[in-house]
Amino acid sequence: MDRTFAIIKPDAVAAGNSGNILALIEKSGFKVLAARKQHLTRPIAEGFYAVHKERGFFGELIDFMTEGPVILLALERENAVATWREVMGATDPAKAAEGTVRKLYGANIGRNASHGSDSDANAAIELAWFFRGYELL
Ligand code: 3AN
Repeated sequence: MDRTFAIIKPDAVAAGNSGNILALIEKSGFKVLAARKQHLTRPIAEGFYAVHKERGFFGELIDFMTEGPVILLALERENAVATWREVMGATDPAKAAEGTVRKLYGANIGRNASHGSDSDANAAIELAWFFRGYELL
């Protein structure tokens, strides 16, 4: 079975959409291995998004990801990384397919309701950033 890492971002948590997003996740065949609500500090968010450090939107991204609590998720199913990215939809909600998380709950490319790992290697790195081994049994 494969794993991926997901975040329900501050916009979606604040708007009360976490339950709907979790329902969509379970309906899509994922098992929620671990879940934790956490208000990210700047160092934690900056470390998580370190690959985007040089991008123009980095400051905006960190401001957004630390503005309120998020829900951190470890998800499991066959082909987990690609399936979760499909359920989330395109990064820009305006370009996301009907019925996807970002189409339903995202406002724009910055405030887009959810995160998902983009490869198995990054899923392992991101899961390890937020969860301990024993939490993923
Ligand atoms: P994805 O999360 O779909 O893999 P990436 O890796 O291109 O997308 O971007 C990482 C995060 O940075 C996205 N979740 C998005 O919220 C944010 N982001 C990407 N592009 C922009 C942008 N032009 N302006 C603001 N935020 C952005």
